Amino acid sequence: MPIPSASRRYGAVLHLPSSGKLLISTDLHGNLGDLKKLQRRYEEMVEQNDGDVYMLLCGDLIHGPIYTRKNWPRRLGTYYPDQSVELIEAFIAMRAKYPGRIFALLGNHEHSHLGGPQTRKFHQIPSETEFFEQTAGKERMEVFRALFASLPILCIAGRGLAFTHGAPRVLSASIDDIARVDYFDVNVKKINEMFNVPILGELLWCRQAGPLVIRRFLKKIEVDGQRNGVVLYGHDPISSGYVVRSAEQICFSTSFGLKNKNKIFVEVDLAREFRTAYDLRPGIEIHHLYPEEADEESPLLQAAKAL
Ligand SMILES: [Mn+2]
Repeated sequence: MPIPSASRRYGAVLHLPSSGKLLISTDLHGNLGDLKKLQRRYEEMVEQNDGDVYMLLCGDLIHGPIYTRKNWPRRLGTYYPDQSVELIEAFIAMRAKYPGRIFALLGNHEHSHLGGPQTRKFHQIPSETEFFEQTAGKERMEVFRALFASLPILCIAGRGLAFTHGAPRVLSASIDDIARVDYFDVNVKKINEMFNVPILGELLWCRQAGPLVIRRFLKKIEVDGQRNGVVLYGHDPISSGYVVRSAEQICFSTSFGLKNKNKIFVEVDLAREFRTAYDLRPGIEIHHLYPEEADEESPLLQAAKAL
């Protein structure tokens, strides 16, 4: 008998238990090859842990660059073709295969399909949002929009971990406010006005948050008296893979904007306690997505070797 999922939902908040394993990634932006790499790791973990494994993508699954291999700008890291539509279909198939185990947070790019501001990073006219909707077509878009609207915006997991898409610069919202947030209730269309929108702007768009703001946020989102030690988030590409910005926050990048050799994912034992960002250890919790392409002196490889 497979071990049943012990995940719970409180509105827009996802809660994962203090048992089992969790594989975390972020910002795939239509990179289907990177999702497949994560899927293979997930399946290995399922084999090793009697199926008691969860997967969390921290938002921005969709919207990739449209450059050809020839015109690909170096700043975008390793070339890949945008396969956003195929990636969402692969995500839906994976959820069907592993019920109650596969999750994604809402990112600002998914939110653009629910009325949030649209980005024009790679497509001037139309926007990435319009381009994706044209590619998906009307019928598929109905399914995708319902999926995006169902995604949580915050995940609290195990003993001390929280996950968001952007840096959680949450100034006054409580966990109940976050649980009840209405994704469609956004009248702001300009990105620079979004930063001051409570919850949606704070969790989907912010790139920076001070230690005191994050500490207060972690305190407010405690569930069942479990202390939260560290929040992990993406949104802002970190070319080296990840950065510990302060004792309570890690910004990391699995895919978008990086060279393969710098891409990272995180894998945790949900029964283990995480009191600070430094409890996430290079080579044990923090891993290369492409270890075969990583520099030999990489601290992640060195640490894994020293075990
Ligand atoms: Mn983002």
